[in-house]
Amino acid sequence: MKVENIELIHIELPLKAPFETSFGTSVSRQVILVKVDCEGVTGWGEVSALEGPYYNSETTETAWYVLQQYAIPLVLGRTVDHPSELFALLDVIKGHHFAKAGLENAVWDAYAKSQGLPLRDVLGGSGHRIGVGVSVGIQQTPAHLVETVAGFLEEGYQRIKIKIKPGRDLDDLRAVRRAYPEAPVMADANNAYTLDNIDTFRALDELQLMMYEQPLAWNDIVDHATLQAAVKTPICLDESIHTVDDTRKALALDACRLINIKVGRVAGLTGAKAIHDMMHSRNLPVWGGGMLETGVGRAINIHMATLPGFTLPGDTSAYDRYYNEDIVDRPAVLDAEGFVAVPEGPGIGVNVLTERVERLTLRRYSA
Ligand code: OSB
Ligand code: MG
Repeated sequence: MKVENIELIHIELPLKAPFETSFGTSVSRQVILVKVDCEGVTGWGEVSALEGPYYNSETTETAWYVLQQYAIPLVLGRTVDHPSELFALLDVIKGHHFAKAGLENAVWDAYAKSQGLPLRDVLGGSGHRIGVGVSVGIQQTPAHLVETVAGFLEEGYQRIKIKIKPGRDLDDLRAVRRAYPEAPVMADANNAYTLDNIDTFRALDELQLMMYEQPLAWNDIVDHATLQAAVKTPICLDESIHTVDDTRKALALDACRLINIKVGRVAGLTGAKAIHDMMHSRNLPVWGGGMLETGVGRAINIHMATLPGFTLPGDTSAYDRYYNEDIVDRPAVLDAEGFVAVPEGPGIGVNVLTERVERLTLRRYSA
């Protein structure tokens, strides 16, 4: 399969409501759509780096630059037998995983379409729907939080993830536990704490949360092992797992018992699958994270979550949790039992609404 044309489309969509984490608040979402043409089939990917370098070091702008200057020239005009070859081709570029993922995943979509198969099938997944939870940003007060959680539970979400930061942790989570003693609830700190805060996590242990996501530094594995040894609740790593090798090291140190897999953070579906395979071979669960993706990235996340090790509900919520209107024809919706359907049909299974994308476009690049 020859990669004949590559197009980048930088778009911006308003979020329905501001999304606050320990590192800041988003009011709209900018992503780069990557469109590849390969011998008569078109594949789509999405670069889901945040606008600013606050989740990790990448931004929309760094991804645009690295794709244009370095990644696209390595891939354009190449013939590949399988999309996983892009992982090796792009490996000479250090880091910039979100940028690479947009390009690699577009080729995965094109490849699946060339085979006439859903992306799920070429990845090795199965099933027609995936269980989903929701990630709830920091709210004005614990009372507002309980109200927000109530709404999502009512809608049917299978698991509630609550963003925390120092000063907005125990009271918030205690309020949720008081209202919902049995609900599947977890906390995501987005690296806002240090080992000086071990007592906070010991106190949180009493609330029987499913897991603590990335409590400590974005680039740490060692301190997480110290924290894991000091608390009962399992630790789930997000920010600090970039590769299968990071996974091996984290497991060797017992720094985590679960991993939130985000295709962007791990450079694309090849990296995601490798991390999944390692965790699954050790009977450790993974689940599908998100970066507030639009319908393209969301569809990719949904197909990935059909792999057998994705045993817990992920953050791949329905589109209407984020946006008033999505950019694809069959956006993800929540069914009555808290599942989202895997879009059937070749590739990612959704079609990009080009007129809508046009309206949201900030800039384009073609190579
Ligand atoms: O830490 O998982 C995170 C959103 C942006 C950046 C980081 C994170 C998140 C989320 C939301 O938690 C996930 C989603 O609903 O897409
Ligand atoms: Mg997280």
